[in-house]
Amino acid sequence: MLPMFTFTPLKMTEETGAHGRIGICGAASNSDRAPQRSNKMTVAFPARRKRAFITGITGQDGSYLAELLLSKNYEVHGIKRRSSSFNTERVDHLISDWHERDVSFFLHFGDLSDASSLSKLLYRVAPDEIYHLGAQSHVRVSFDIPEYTGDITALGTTRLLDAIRETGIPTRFYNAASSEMFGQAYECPQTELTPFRPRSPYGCAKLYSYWMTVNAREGYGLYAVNGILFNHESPRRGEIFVSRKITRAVARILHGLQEKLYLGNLDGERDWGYAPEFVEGIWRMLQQDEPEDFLLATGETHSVREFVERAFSEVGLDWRRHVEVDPQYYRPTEIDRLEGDYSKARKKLGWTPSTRFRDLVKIMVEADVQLLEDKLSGQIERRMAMRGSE
Ligand code: NAP
Ligand code: F7E
Repeated sequence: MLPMFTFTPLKMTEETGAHGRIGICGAASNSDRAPQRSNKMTVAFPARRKRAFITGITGQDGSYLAELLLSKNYEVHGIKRRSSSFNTERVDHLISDWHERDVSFFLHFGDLSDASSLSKLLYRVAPDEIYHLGAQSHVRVSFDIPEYTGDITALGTTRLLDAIRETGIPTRFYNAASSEMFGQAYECPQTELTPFRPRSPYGCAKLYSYWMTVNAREGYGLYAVNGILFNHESPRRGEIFVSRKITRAVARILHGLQEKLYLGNLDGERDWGYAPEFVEGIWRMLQQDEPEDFLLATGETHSVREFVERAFSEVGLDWRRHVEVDPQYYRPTEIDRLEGDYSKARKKLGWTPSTRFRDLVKIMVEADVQLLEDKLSGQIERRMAMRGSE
């Protein structure tokens, strides 16, 4: 089925950041614009595919969510930040040549610090659903750059919500809130009703973002929801989060490329789930008749030390010989324990995580060992070279 209005992809030049099959930028011309609409209006569009807009599409969750939505026949649009080097590794496999027909995946340059670009993009794309996942998402880093974290992680949400109101597009909005908002939690396990007590600039920024989303729902009648997600990991996890830092090190130590792994606090306990299952929960939140906030977790908590033990033993290594504590990775304020109660999501969304802690560690270790072996055998370079010649 043809989309309601078509996109004219930007010409592939070095200026657009495109290389080979990468860097699809669907910039609509004026005549392609969606009509101005109010949030309350029911619009008589001809039946068409659903259109989604994802911030943070180049991140762990954004890439899995894009895959999920494409599998459900959505047209998927996302923003990527302008960068001097390529930064679309997690979604490269979704990008097709813009000369092809029926392209369903579009990347646009945009930044959460830039309100006018967000507004223009929303107006042009007119998405049915917006998944706001973009953020400065690293807790330790947020202590070093608190103002920037506030600008992107907190005010970025305000800019998007404002853009929705300004453009008047009828849309549903998902905000990526976080268990970090519970901080040194008042109760265990935490539910949607547990009071917040953040312990980091990141947690504070997410709390602001959370309340802006609630206020947009209550004040302006927007379909806007928060997903309060606990830690979720995968082979696509950023390399400086502890799970991936550990599994990458295990692979390198196994192959003799590294001897030691330096970590911070090993006693922190987290409720660790598997990212592909969490993005399914995110999608379900926007399919409800009424907008409501939901918490996603596994209900199972383990310490960083247990993660380390399991990861090393997966390949027959003794972690005590390789892991050392370096206080530079400590945080000024740490969260001792997080454990989520996802009963509401189970009852109302029918969502239940199935990958347990042990399986998660195994999946990640195996993926990192495979990735390193592919690199060592030259397969990855060969694949990249092939792509460059297309
Ligand atoms: P991630 O891998 O760190 O991805 C963050 C994304 O945000 C990346 O695509 C990044 O782009 C983008 N971004 C950063 N600054 C931006 C800016 N100024 N303008 C536009 N985009 C920007 O995070 P994730 O693990 O997928 O998490 C997704 C969301 O859920 C985040 O908001 C995170 O805070 C939240 N969350 C995550 C977890 C978890 O355990 N994973 C739990 C609760 C909540 P680049 O690729 O260019 O850096
Ligand atoms: O730390 C400890 C660290 O950075 C987990 C983000 O996705 O989940 C994530 O935030 C634990 C903490 O994740 C190192 O002190 C020890 O106790 O992997 P992390 P996080 O801080 O829980 C929440 C829900 C989000 O919303 C965030 O966006 O591990 N730890 N040693 C270490 N952590 C790191 N990064 N590096 C270490 O060397």
